Amino acid sequence: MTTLAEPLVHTQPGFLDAPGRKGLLGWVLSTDHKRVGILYLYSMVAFFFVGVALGVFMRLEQLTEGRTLMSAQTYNALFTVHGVIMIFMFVVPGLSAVFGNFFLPILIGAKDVAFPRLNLASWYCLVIGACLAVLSLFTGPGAPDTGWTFYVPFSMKSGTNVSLAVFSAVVMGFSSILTGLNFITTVHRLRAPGMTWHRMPLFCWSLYATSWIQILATPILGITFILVMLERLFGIGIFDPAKGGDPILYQHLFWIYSHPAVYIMILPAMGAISEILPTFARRTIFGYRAIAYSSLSIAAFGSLVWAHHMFTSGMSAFGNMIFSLLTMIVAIPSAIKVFNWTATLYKGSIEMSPPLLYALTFIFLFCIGGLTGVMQGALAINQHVHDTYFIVGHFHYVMFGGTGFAFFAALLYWFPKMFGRDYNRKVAYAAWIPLFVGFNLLYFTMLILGYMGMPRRYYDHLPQYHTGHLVATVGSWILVLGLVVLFGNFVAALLRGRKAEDNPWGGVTLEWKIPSPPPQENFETVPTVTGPPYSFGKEGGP
Ligand code: HEM
Ligand SMILES: [Cu+2]
Repeated sequence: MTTLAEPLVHTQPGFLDAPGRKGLLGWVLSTDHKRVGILYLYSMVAFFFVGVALGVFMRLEQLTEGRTLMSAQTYNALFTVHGVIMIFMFVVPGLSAVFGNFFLPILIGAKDVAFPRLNLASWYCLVIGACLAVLSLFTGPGAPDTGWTFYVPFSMKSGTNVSLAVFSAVVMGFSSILTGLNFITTVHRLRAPGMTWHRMPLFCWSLYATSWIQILATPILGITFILVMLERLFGIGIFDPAKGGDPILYQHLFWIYSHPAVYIMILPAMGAISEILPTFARRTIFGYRAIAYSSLSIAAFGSLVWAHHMFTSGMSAFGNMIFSLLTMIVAIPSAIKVFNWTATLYKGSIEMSPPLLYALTFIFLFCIGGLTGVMQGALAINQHVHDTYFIVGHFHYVMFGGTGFAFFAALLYWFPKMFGRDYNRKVAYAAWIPLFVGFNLLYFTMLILGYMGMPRRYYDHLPQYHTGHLVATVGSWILVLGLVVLFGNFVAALLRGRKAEDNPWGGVTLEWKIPSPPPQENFETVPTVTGPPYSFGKEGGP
């Protein structure tokens, strides 16, 4: 366990009752990392539910053949906005913005992040960017219809409000860059005495690896989107073959960010899972260093595989082969994590709890996502499934089944600590059933539909796909039911939940040694760390 030289003293009230500005201003002007984390939580959950609603509307359109509710153009706008919201406003900030902000300083024994004001500024970037994205729907020539990938040449020619939409993504990108900068400095400079690199909880390692991708890759996307704007406004010609430009260049620039971005989404999720499993298996994590370094190697090798999104774009056969090989290689560090998690559970004394159930579900769904990804890495299969519902199924397994479920697991794990309130555990179990059933009905069916040839981003379907679409749409209703129960439970807990204990799960890392909710500055005395993070009882630890 994170052992300390001296026990901690607590006299101060929790940060929610700390003196200072009250009311809304006490939140939107606060530089306390915990409040910033909660600001992110509220805004991202709100965006998430808007995105879910758009997803459900798309599924309704596919309920019958031909036009059901909307025109093809409206459908195009829906999948574009759904994608933009879910990617840039939910999974990219993801666990890092919410739980990273709240827990990174606590886990390493610090009072706050290195640059608290910059931290608040990051939240403003996200929210201002989100407002611009919303504005792009109702102003100018109409809602953008290019898909969240904004591929040229269509995004150059589309008569819709593409310029404002890409600009909104640039603004949100700053949120990501500033958070990354802050976390890297925090990990380097603010670790408590005795908190060596190899005593850091694995969540911190994953945030550290993620931060490097955030600061190195995000500017590329920003520049690419600005080029699209310049192309639309001034016709500079960089992507336009008529002027000597190259549309394929856009795809390279886009995926040089957007493939590493999938690791921005998934690494903190994997980090949270690595916190949850030892707590409920009551034993140290298996392969601490392997998990820590696999995060770094995912960040490094993940930057070399971007063109696996472009196998059908006319690259040379040799180029295709290299990117296919690299893609297979980058699956290895992810597999290392999954094997280590399984080995952690093996011979553990497992205590079932809502966070563990959702964490195990993460592993299961993420494996389906990851393995369908390896399938697509194989050149022959890729030709067949490119731009079909197979892709849509695959990335929902990774982003929703992976990051989304890890987000739920992390919220179930840390909620009592963050708010000092308990949610109803039975309801959390009950919500899992519709979530799991609905999720697989919706997205596994998409995998099958895609394999049968159903193309993505179509508002209509041929008769042979009808049964599949029907099943998927019904699945989306069951899934939403689960989401409503899950989050309704949290809302009920906030309003009238019982007071939570300081350490409801018997966790051993630093956040469980301070009160729930934590006091304003986390630690009244500076903790001095003397041991590794996860040793339970007599075990040696990493
Ligand atoms: C109840 C929840 C959800 C439903 C019903 C849903 C449904 C859909 C549907 C029907 C499509 C479009 C398929 C097509 O015509 O090509 C889609 C696309 C997409 N979804 Fe979801 N989805 C949900 C949640 C999520 C989540 C949680 C994420 C990410 C974390 C996500 C990310 C995306 C992305 C990135 C696209 C691609 C948009 C594009 O093609 O530009 N979705 N979703
Ligand atoms: Cu990729």
